[in-house]
Formats: sequence, structure tokens, C-alpha cells
Amino acid sequence: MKTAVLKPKAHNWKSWLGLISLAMLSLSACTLPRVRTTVTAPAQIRVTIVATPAPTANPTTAASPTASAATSDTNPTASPSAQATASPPAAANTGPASVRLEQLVDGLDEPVYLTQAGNGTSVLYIVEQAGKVLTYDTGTLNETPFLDIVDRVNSSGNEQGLLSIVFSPNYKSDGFFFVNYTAKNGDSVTSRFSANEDRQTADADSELVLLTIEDPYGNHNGGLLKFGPDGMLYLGMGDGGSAGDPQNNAQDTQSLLGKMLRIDVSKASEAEPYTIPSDNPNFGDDAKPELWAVGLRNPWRYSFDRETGDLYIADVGQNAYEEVNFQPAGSGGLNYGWKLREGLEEYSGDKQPQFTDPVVEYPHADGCSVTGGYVYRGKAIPGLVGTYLYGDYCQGTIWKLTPNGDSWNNEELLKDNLRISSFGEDDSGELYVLDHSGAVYKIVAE
Ligand SMILES: [Ca+2]
Ligand SMILES: [Ca+2]
Repeated sequence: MKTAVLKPKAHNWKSWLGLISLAMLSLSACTLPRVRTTVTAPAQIRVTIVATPAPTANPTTAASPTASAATSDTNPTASPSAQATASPPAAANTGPASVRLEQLVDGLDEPVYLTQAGNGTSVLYIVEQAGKVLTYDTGTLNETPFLDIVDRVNSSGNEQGLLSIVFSPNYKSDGFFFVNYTAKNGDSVTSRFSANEDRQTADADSELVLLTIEDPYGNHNGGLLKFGPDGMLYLGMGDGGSAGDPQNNAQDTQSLLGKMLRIDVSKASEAEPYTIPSDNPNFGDDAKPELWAVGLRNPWRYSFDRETGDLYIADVGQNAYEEVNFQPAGSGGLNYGWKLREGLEEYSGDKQPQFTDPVVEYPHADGCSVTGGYVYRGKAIPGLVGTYLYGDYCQGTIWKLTPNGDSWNNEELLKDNLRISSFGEDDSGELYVLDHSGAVYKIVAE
């Protein structure tokens, strides 16, 4: 029976888990092992493998409906085809990859993001939700924050706070970086800041606010900024919050909420904080010109494959299903279905021809809130190359999603007692896992 049920419960990637998390914390906080081992058993999750959208979707038109979904209740195979072609992207996966998590640092205050600056240094930048960016370099966590804007960040809600940082593609010369945070009044703020001359710290007074989005509820704030391979700045925005998108923002093209946005900040100034890229998709005459993709609930973490430019958007579900969406490089203009669809299922309506289904979903028996990761393009774990990693906030599972001809293989990579708030990718393509309880791990070969 596929009757949509609008439950009054607010699904919230942290709050509804508060009790569980506290219980987990009380059990685990004192006994975190330094090195975590791999679970090599095949995935026990119910995986739904879906045919992928055509990789040549026209950027200015809605996607054609995807091929009919093929649902499988069996465990996926562990050996992807070596002949994966056109769509999804060809993988260079050379076999099983055995990995473990190596703890780099703990004792952090709710880390939610990690990245590097792209300027040739070994510094890792770690975002703490309350409003600080810390630097970690070859074994040392620096006491002085790179950036401290706790004074203007509202982190009172479970999903509010300083949510991401991204460095200018020309950071080495211009010293600019961009952050998204929740303002004291609850609005979503995207700002540019300047690093100091030595690049060791930043000037908290250098803020140039680029985009402020009114946000009606404390949850579903998206907040991840990334530069695409096209040099444009992308921002994932949640549907505003509450539960069941009561304002219908995700399908409203006159709202910036529940969307992927794309803007040009290369000439940002007070007079003109950003411009609209000339090749943004057209969602209609009245649509906001910043829109790149619509129909998202809370695209908390997404990423571009640094080799192909393909975009993977993990969209946090409501009460039943978590999903990962695959967007071939340059395919703006897609509609990911929320709130009519949750994963591959009906939520408040029928599937429309213009909707793009996720490539994988998992039910809440296997987690509560998807945390998108990255396609591995590093050198240390050859068996993982071309594989997309993602995880779950509640159960600490990390899956690997591998292209296999016209479909995808989904397998459990490992499972540990982590509250996975984010993954991180460094400049060489190596990956990290952030435990919201306070630690950062590097994914290394076993
Ligand atoms: Ca919100
Ligand atoms: Ca969807």
C-alpha cells in the first residue's frame, strides 16, 4: 500500500536521534579504539539498484524519465564489471579494497566538514559547527583557529551552525574563501572572507555577505558550498525544514529552498555580490535564476567526481528512505522529486515524468540520515578508485557505490560506532570521515 502518510514527526538528522546518540555516546566515548577495522562481510542492507539517467541530459531542459526501476532484494555482487561503459562513469576499480579508519584527531567540538585549500600545503581545515575552522597539519591540531565567527553563528538548533567552507580556486593569490552558516535570526548566510597574508589565519572582519536566504525552520539547512569543475559556486539548500516540506518549497521554483544553487562569485563585490551564470538551466519565466536542480529535501552533503565532473547528491529522507542521486557532469535542470517522492517511493504524490530517481536508496531499518561522500580518486587504495563512498549518521555504516554497466553495485564497506556527519576529501583525493562526536579519521588501506 503506497498511501502517503504525512507524519507529524520532524525527521531531523540529529534531533530525533538525540536520545539514541546520547546512549551511544555514553557507551562509546571513553573506549574509542585508535584504529578501526574493516567489516568485510557483504552488505546486509536492502539495496535498490536503479538504471541511471542518460549522461547527456540537456542542461536547459528537464530530464526525460529514467528507465524503469529494477528493484533487487538480493545482496549486490562484489565484483563490478570491468567493462562498465558510458553511463554511469567507467570505473577503474581493480578489485576488493580492504580499508580501515585511522584516527587523526579527537576532542573536537561537533566537526561537520573537512577540506583543503588547494594551495599546495598539507593543512587540513576542519569546521566545527559552533563557528570555528581549525587547522590540522601533519599530526598537530593548531590551537589558534583559522577562523572564529562564533559571535555571529547560531548553532542552537541541531542542524544549525557553521556548515562548510570552500576555498577560492585562486586562493593562493587572492586569499578568498567562502562559508555558509546559520545567522542569529535563523537565516542561511553565504559569505566570502579573506585569509591573512601568511594564510595561517583569517580576518573575521573581512566578511562580505553574498547571499542571505530566509529560512522558516531550524532544520534542513543544507549549507554545503563547493566550486564545480566549471568554476561556479554551488550551494545545496534544504527545503526550509519542519517535516514534509509544509511550504512546498522544494517544488517551488520561486523559492531558493530545497534546491541546488549555482552562482558566479568570481567578481564578488559589495555592489554585486554574485552574478548568474549565463548557462544556468531555465526553470521557467518566474523561476529564480540561481537554480541548478530542484526537488531536494536536504542535500546536506554532495560532491563532484574530480575526474569526471559528475555530481553525487545525497538527499536526507523523511520517515522511510535515504537516497543518493547521480547527476552526469553539466546536467543542470533536473528535478529530484521531493516532496512527491521519498527515495523511489511515493510521499505526497505520484512520480512525474520530469523526476529523476535516485540511483540507490536504503530504508530506515538501515539508518536514519544519509551523509554523502566522495568518489575515491586517491592513490593509496587502488581498489577503491572510481567508487563513491557514502554513509549513515545513525548507524555508522559506510557503503561503496560502484558503477556497473548501466546500473550500480552497492556494498557495505565498513560499519563502526560513528555518527558520520561528513566525509572530507584532500587535494590528493584521499578521503576522511568525520565523527560528529568529535573525531576525524582518514580512510587508509588495511
Ligand atoms: Ca531550515
Ligand atoms: Ca529524490
